[in-house]
Amino acid sequence: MRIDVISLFPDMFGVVRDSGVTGRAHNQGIWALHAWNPRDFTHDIHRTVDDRPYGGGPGMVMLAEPLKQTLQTIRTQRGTTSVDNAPVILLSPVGKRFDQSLAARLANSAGAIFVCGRYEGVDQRFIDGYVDEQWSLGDFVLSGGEIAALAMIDAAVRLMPGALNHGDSSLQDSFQDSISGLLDSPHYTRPELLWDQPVPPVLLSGNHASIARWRREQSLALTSKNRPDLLEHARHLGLLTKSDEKFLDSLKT
Ligand code: 4FV
Repeated sequence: MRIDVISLFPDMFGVVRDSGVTGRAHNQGIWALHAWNPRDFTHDIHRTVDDRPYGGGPGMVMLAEPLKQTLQTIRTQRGTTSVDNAPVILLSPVGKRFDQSLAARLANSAGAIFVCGRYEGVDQRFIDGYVDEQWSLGDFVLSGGEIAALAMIDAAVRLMPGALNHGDSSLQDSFQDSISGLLDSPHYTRPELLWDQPVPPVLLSGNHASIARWRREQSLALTSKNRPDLLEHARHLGLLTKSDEKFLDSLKT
C-alpha cells in the first residue's frame, strides 16, 4: 500500500513514517509513504503557492496549478509499475466523516494520494478537476489537512496484516463493525491492587468464557451510556444477541 501526501509541511509526516506501530510497519515495507511539497512545483522566484481570494474576504487560497503539477508527477511515479487507480483525497471539513470503515477500506486498498490544504482552502477548480473524494476528520477547523491525514494513515496502517504485533488485537478495537461495532471494554494490567482498587476478579479467574462475557457486558454498558447511536447501529447490523438485549434491559431497571 502506497500513500502519497501533498503538503506545504511534508516533514510533519515523519511522525507516522518513523515512529510506533506505523513506523515499524513502514520499515518492514508493509506500506510506503512519499511526501511532496507543491512549492517544489512552482516556477516563480517567490515559489508562490497561494493568493488572495476572488470576491474578497480574509486569508489566502491555495493555487491550483502547483497542486496539479505535483499530482501529475505523483501519478507518473506511481503509474510506473501498475495502472494506478489510487484515489485523490482532499482533507476538508466539507468531506465524508472519517470512521473505522473508511480506515479498513484504505488498509485493504492500493493506497491513496492525500491533498493537505492550508490557508482558507484550495482553488475549487483543482477540486472539481482532480479530487476524487473529500474526507473530514471531524466537525472542527484545523489550520491544515496534515493532522487529519496523519490520523487517517495511522488508523489504516495499524489494520494492515503484520502491522500490529499479534495480529488479532485490532479485532478487539472499538468500532470494529465486523466484530462488535461497540466501544472497547476497560483494560487492566499490573499491579493487581492499586490505590486500594483491585482488578475485577473475573479477569484473574482464567475462565475465558466469563472473561469474554464480562468484557461484552462492559462494552454494552459503556456504549449504551456514551454512544447510544453506535448501539442502535450495532442493533441495526444484527450484531446484538438475545443475551445482549437481556443484559441491556437489566441496565434499565
Ligand atoms: C479538516 C478537517 C480541516 C480547513 C481549511 C485546513 C482545514 C484549512 N481537514 N478534516 N476538519 N481542514 O479543518 O480534514 O486549509
